[in-house]
Amino acid sequence: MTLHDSYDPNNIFAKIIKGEMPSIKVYEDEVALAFMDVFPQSEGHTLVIPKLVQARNLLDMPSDYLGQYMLKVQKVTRAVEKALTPDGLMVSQFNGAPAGQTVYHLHFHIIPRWEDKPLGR
Ligand code: DGP
Repeated sequence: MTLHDSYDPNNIFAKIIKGEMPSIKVYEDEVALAFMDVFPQSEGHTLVIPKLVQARNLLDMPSDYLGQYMLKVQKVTRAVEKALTPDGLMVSQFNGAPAGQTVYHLHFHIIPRWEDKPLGR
């Protein structure tokens, strides 16, 4: 799939929203859902996805929805920080296969980091 293909309503994260795929949910409201990444790069690696719109990535996201979604990304990041007390947190998001995107429903990675622990799966 390329950056310019249209949204696939059967992508994995759409199925997770619909309850058709299992996930370990850590936060959910009408705007966003947060769940644990199945291939964690560190302890507590969490994904936050929007529920109100079908956007493949940040480039597709209608600006009307972006603010409320980003507030949820911040809220979950703060919760992960409070729960795990890492030394730092990476918050990342990829647009298109060449950039590393593999699932085409917008998501932000929240990746806790510790000074003495390298990233790894
Ligand atoms: P990205 O490369 O930014 O598109 O990241 C997609 C992430 O989604 C990747 O870290 C692995 C994760 N992932 C893929 N399939 C599943 C799944 O079925 N369940 C969960 N929880 N995470 C998944």
